[in-house]
Amino acid sequence: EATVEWWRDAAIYQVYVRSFADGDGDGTGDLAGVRSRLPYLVELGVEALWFTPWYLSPLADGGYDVADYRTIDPAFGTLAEAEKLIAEARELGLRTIVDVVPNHVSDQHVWFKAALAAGPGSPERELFHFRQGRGTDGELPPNNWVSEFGGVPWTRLDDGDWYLHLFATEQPDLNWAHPAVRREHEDVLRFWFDRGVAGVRIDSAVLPAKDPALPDFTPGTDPHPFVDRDELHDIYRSWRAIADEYGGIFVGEVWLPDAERFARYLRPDELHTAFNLGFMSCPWDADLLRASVDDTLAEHAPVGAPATWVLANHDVTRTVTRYGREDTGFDFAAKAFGTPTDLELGTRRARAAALLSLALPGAVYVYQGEELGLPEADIPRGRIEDPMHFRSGGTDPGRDGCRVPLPWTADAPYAGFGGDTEPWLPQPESWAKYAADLQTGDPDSMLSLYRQALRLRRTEPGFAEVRASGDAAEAPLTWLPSGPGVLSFTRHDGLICVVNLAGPPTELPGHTSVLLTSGPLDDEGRLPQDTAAWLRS
Ligand code: TEU
Repeated sequence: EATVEWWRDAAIYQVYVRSFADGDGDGTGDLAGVRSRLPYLVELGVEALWFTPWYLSPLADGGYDVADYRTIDPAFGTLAEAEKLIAEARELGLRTIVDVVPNHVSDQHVWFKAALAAGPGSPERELFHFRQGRGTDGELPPNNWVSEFGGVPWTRLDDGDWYLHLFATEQPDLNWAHPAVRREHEDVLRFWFDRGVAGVRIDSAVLPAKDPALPDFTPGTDPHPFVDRDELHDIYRSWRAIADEYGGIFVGEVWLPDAERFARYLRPDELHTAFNLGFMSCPWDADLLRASVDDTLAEHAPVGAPATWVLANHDVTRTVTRYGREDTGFDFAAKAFGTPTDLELGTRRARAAALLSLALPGAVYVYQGEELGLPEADIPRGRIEDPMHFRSGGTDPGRDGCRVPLPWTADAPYAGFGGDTEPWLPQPESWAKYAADLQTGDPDSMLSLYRQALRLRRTEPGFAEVRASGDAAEAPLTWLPSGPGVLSFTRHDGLICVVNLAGPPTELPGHTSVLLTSGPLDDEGRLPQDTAAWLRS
């Protein structure tokens, strides 16, 4: 097992710690909660866990505002507990991936506090991007950039200096031209690799480097003043050298529409993998999904990196809600309050999409709660915590609707999230019916579907062949002829996946046995619309 490059085809489960399971009953998920649910994750059949940031943080952006990388937030536990969790998980066959956020730190990070105290022109401020404003009194922001969360990405201090934050005010951007910034992050990587983690997710991986002049952005200019700059590749090469010492891997959050620029991050001496976020904005349409698969495989092939498949994460609308909307998912980021959705339809499609994503060659990510078929929750305005909501002037509900604490036990307070304290985000009334304990006993539940699919992924020869060879040069998938609105492909002749997105009930290929379907076949054994099947040939 040790020689297999596990990350090339792993199923990786994303744990949003704050909302996964509450071990101490205070309404916030924690490491004790995760440890108590490791058997569930083993039973689910995933091979690795990616933990969203669990470090000391004021949680102004759900932990993506890190105050100290070497301390676990006390709301979640202790460093000793994290070490125990990493070791216990590994014993059970689950590797750990931690999240690092190079673009920015929390405004409560010791570096930023020192920079504030030291004042304008100080060396402490050189670790960040402090500038004078424009206008007669410096009352205008230093440039015309726009925050990733909307609005002006600059905040002015009482001493007159402005500081740059591409995200929330509480997330000052680091100056990656400064050697201390590079050194510190390399130390942080070692710190976590030394604690036995198998991989690192890199947050906002295309943003950390900036044009030192911080010029105005003019659309169409290349290089862009803060996206996808060449300096990044040098940084990630040095990170790769560190990871290689440990046999660790990276998965980059590389948000880039251009396939060629995307693939540059996956060169053999850079990141092992990057999130392919294409499915999250792809409508439920056979031609578009097929094009998305083909484009993804084509952009990965030349660099020999495995593709990744992601239906959902902590930043986008839940799959069953997205697929139940008229626009079937185009607008995953621009959310609106009360967008109508047909959950029954969305659930059928999400089940089929799960089989599709789990059948494709490469690594696959499952965001917590997707395996329960959770819908996006409507969070009452007064309870929303996501800074995106506030920065939109309250028009955008933000991302909390996909971050609601999980239901574990139908017949327990707060659907068994952990204790008698109300969870940090309110759970919808419907939550208990999605509880893991109910779904465990129901062979037709979403959870049962995921468990079966993940088991087959590990045991079926159609998948196993790839696991053994790990050969990137071999044709990863072959499309089979199919009617309009239907996708059909085979991998290594062993496994066939058919997805009927929009066609009439379709005959399954002959001389095959059905391994798993996402929903019932019709009376004539045909695959109905919004249904997928796995077959062995
Ligand atoms: O997200 C990066 C990012 O580009 C976001 O702006 C994303 O486009 C948006 O959330 C889509 O709705 C990462 C993390 O995944 C996110 O949770 C953090 O808020 C962000 O970085 C800042 O660290």
